[in-house]
Amino acid sequence: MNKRILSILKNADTPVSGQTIAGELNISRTAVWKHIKKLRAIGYEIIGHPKVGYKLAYAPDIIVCEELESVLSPDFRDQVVCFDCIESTNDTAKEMASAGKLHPVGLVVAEEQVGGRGRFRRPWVSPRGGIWISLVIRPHITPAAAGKVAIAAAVAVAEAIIEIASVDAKVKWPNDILINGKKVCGILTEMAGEFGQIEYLVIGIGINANFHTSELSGNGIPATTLMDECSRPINRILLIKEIVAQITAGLIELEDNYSGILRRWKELSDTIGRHVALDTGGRIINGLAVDLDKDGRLILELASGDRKAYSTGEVTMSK
Ligand code: BT5
Repeated sequence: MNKRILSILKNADTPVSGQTIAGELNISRTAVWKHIKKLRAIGYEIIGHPKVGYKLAYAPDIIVCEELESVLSPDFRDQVVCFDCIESTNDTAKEMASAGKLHPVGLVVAEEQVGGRGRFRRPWVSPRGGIWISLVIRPHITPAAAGKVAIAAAVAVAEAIIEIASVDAKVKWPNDILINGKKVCGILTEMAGEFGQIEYLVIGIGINANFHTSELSGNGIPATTLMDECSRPINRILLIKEIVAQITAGLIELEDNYSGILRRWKELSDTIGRHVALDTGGRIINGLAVDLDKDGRLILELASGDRKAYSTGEVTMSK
């Protein structure tokens, strides 16, 4: 209902009376007033009162769940859940998906995370203004093929960021998105399943969107935000819509054109062709990153001339 009232106010040049809104939505004027009160409480500046009419003076940068759901494909109807503040969207998505919810797909969104996670349970700083989302999908693939989904997701998110924010985003192995060498996004793909069959995959995406890099710098993180790169806030709903659309398209493309996805990953790559130091959990391997294999492993050419594939680790550019 809040979304429908907002849509009436957003489309009106002049104040709209409580009676008109009540008539259009087939609710009482008291109900309209209560919804206006709720919208004001979450930051919408609505001037006026029932008799002279209401006018939207300021819309805060808030992800309204119904608004987001309305721009996604019909599969997402009633499958988008938004939180103001939670521990981790990936944890909530896994709990819900394990309980049979978020079916056939679903999206968990938070304005803020206080227990956001990266790989190896590293903390992911997630202040307000960011995009902290977890997409639940149930593809008919084996666990071994999950790596391909992660590759397709990285390509999809990078292309969505390029499209919506008009920035030169690059992919860093395995799953970071960088702008000018600084991390703007991290992706954490987790799966559940048994007997060689995936039950569901959770693709957790964290994008530093509408806040300043200074909110992260206290953590000593060499990162950037879309707002700092573009010198303006971006439309988060539009970006989430584009990400979900691109990932959905990527999942279909995976089946018959995986080589096309791999090629795009390489074109977007900030890693291939560079000398890197790969930290595999204590052991540092230096080499030239020459390729990505079909399972998403990074191929390094070592000083000996040998080529080796690595499936996990932390890459830093050495030259
Ligand atoms: C990642 O891990 O890059 C995956 C991050 C995934 C976060 C999303 S948010 C929605 C969903 N819910 C979750 O709980 N997680 C997912 P990794 O490659 O391990 O990188 C983690 C490292 O990035 C940390 O050790 C920090 O050094 C750095 N870092 C933490 N917060 C950051 C931020 N906001 N921006 C850039 N770097 C950050």
